[in-house]
Amino acid sequence: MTKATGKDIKGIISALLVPFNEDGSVNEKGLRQIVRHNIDRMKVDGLYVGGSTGENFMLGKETKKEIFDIVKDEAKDDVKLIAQIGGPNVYEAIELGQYATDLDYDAISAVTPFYYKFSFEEVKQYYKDITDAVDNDLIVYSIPVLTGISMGLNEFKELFELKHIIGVKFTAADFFLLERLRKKFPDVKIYSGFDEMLFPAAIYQVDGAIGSTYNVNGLRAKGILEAVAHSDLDKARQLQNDSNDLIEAVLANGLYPTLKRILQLQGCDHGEFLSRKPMASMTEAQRIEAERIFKAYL
Ligand code: MN9
Repeated sequence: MTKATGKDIKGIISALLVPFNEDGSVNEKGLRQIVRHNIDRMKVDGLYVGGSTGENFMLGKETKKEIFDIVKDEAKDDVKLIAQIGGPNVYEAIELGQYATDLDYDAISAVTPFYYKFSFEEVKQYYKDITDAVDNDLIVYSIPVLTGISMGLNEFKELFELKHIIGVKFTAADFFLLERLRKKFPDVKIYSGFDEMLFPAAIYQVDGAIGSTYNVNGLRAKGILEAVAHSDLDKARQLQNDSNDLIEAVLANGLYPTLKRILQLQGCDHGEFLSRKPMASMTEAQRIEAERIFKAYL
């Protein structure tokens, strides 16, 4: 199966964090700073916009479009841009997919539909509806721990046969399945979704990785990919160990609020960096711990 695309999306791709104001609106200047920080200082290869990390599933359609607009306007063509447009509302997914494609996003991505326990036939029809309607490459976003939708080799194969589907963002700890996917679909793009497992995923020759912690730890992550490419496994393992000291502490303190506080400490300092309700923003104790984490692990 050949999945030729002129747009070779690879390397370290940040799942973009979005700062919100007290009233739930997007902090536009802060978001622009985060985009520049990722490109100029973390040296990432791409941005994944509208994912779990962007708190996307708590947002309305117009806010999702606004974020796609701001990010494209700020990033221009500096790095690859992927728009996550999926969710249980397939009509909205199609509209957002067309919107991001008109904005010249390099690819779209769609999470498996969630909440209702959809059958695989329903999941497949959802991808067919999107890829029939939107003329852009599509990356399947598989994250069973949050969606409850777990797919095996045969199911992935059926999805990869649909037009426009070029790959998968694989957010699972199943390295047997990852190895089988890589072996059986050498031309499909596989992006590792758990940052804490980047090193073993790189050993299995993923094309890249999409994750939240790259917003603050992108340089180390790039180092892991480079070291594996040069077969310097000791160095790659060491960089993963250092990254995981950071990730472990960040997860224990509250993932997105802690990453946003670290971004502020790294110089993205405009306005409020709150989470979108009903997700809680930080307590004072979490804020102090975030500052300790920044000093200790970055
Ligand atoms: O997109 C991210 N998943 C979620 C991937 O945030 C649910 C990951 O980057 C994780 O945040 C990260 C920490 O567990 O690996």
